Amino acid sequence: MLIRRAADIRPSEITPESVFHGRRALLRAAGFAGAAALLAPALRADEIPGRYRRLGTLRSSPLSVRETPNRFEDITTYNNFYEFGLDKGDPAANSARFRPRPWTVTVEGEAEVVGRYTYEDIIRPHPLEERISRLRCVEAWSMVVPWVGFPLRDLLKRFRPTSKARFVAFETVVRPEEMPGQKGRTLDWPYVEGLTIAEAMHPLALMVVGVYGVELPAQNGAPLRLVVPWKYGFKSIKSIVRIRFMETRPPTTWSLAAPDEYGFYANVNPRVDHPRWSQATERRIGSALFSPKQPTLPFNGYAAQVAALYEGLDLVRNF
Ligand SMILES: Nc1nc2c(c(=O)[nH]1)N[C@H]1C(S)=C(S)[C@@H](COP(=O)(O)O)O[C@H]1N2
Ligand SMILES: [Mo]
Repeated sequence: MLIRRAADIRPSEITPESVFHGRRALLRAAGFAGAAALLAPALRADEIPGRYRRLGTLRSSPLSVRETPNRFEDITTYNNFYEFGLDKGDPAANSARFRPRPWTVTVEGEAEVVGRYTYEDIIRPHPLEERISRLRCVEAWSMVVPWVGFPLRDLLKRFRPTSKARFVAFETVVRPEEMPGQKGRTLDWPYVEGLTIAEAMHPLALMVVGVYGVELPAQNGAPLRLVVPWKYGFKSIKSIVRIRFMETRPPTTWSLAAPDEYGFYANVNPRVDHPRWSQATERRIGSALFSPKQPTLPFNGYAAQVAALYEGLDLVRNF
């Protein structure tokens, strides 16, 4: 890992003063309890290379967790994005050819308003918020990420889903010329995911366009990805080009690839082990080499907010 001294950091890489003062005001408003979590990204903003475009003023989300976010470097170099390769470093290393603009999203299915929208059409009406969430991969590692986005429900409501819309399906772009992993058959492309309509309308489900106050790097799912923080990371589908409202449960990539290992719900659950490893604990990326694993929490720590979605559902069978 490359650690640079202060003298090596170019002025363009340092947080503009206005952003810093904006945060100070937010901190005063939030009170002392939230201060550590809110302050952390600003303190680390000097790590963000100047080539990433800043997303302007952001609201601070009341749904943020009070944990110290991982470093920008961890979040952007330790990735799962099989369209760019299988190793954690592949998405950062192999995505230089990927072009997130122009970008269109097709909205279809059980909704009154359907059509093809540009990225700008999709995000224009939505105020952006910074929301610090836990991310728990099914592989038993985790991070804390300061995402930038807006509630998925606010986007979906614009299309006025009909009463037949019981599920929402999402699809990732297919561009083998820009995504070298798609030249192989590691997974069936496009990568597809889905949620029940109640899950999709939950305020914790976030449409994400940035991280650490800048536009999403390719490796994190530029220009538009989902974040569903109470579920294993594979539900948080990247680089979305299609949204479909459906009456029936949509197929999902990992449950198609290995139905005994990955279910449709994929709620984080320390009591249901993966057939090949325990889900009781997790390794926090960036923690000291020999630090103990930490316990995994039901619904990744979001049980108070989301457990009601699953009342009466057997979470062992519906894993
Ligand atoms: N299209 C697509 N989306 C994807 C994946 C993928 O391989 N392809 N990997 C998933 C997995 S397993 C995880 S853990 C998260 C990782 O997100 P991050 O790299 O931004 O941390 O993205 C998810 N979304
Ligand atoms: Mo994952």
